[in-house]
Amino acid sequence: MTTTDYEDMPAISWFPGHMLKAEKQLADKLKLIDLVIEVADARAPDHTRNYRLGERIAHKKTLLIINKCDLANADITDKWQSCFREQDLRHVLHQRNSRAAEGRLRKAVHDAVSDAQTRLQLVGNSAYRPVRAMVIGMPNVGKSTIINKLVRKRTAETGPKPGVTRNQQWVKVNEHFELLDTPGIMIPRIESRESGLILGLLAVIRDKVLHLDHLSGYLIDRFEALGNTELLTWYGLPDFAPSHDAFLDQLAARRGFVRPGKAGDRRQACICLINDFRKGRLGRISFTTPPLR
Ligand SMILES: Nc1nc2c(ncn2[C@@H]2O[C@H](COP(=O)(O)OP(=O)(O)OP(=O)(O)O)[C@@H](O)[C@H]2O)c(=O)[nH]1
Ligand SMILES: [Mg+2]
Repeated sequence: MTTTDYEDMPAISWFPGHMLKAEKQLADKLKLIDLVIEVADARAPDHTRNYRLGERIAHKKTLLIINKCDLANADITDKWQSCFREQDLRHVLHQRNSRAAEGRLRKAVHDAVSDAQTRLQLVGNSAYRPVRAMVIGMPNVGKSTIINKLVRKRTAETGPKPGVTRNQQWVKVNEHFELLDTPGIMIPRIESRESGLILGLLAVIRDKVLHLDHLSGYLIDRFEALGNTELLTWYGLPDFAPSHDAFLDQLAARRGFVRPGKAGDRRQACICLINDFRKGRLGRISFTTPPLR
């Protein structure tokens, strides 16, 4: 199958009017925070981080959580980990439903809290106070899942802090560490057409701004380019077919998305493919690898 030049596709319109406002609100909240816990998706950690915010949080202690590792290619995740190590970026790999990952997460957060506490003392805060942390990240990367895991159970003992709106509360995780109970949502930035497709497939941006056939075409291309045949196995298909349409026709036939007397329903095939991918049924796949040094 020939791959598509994604930069030739029509532009994705994704210019939420509230973008700057939301960024400013997040920046204001971050003023109260000692420790930033940033969550990114392991399948494309570079596209699911917001580098613009980087400058604002450069002086804060930061812990990057590479989440959904169960859905990413393990070898590529290793490469990302080496890359973050080289950058001296504090990070931890995580996936839900894994005790080992939960243990790693807790230890990484504990260490980051200790460091932030040391820093608090160093900058001359004489009275001891707990470290204030906030989980931030793009939509759907797993922020709430992480918060719930860290908090375990909502404690009643919460209290408002200056500058925090009514519906936000600080949850005392332990005597050294408080967490803002609502996450900071970073607005995705689409740097390229390909980035838009990746963020669309990862459900970071909404489907309505994307074309289903572009999303599914990109997905098929990535599986084929990586030599990943799990998708073929899942649908019981022999090969990737010479074109996206031919592939979708095969899939439609296989799944019975065919109306009597008509060709296969490609739209339904696209939806099926994208849903199965999002549910993790097509196996592990990573969309990006770290730049070679
Ligand atoms: N497979 C897998 N799914 C995960 C993981 N973490 C979270 N999810 C799922 O991803 C979806 C989004 O998780 P949330 O925790 O709601 O993500 P969020 O960042 O709070 O999303 P928004 O509130 O919409 O911004 C949910 O369906 C979770 O069950 C993970 O490690 N692996
Ligand atoms: Mg959430």
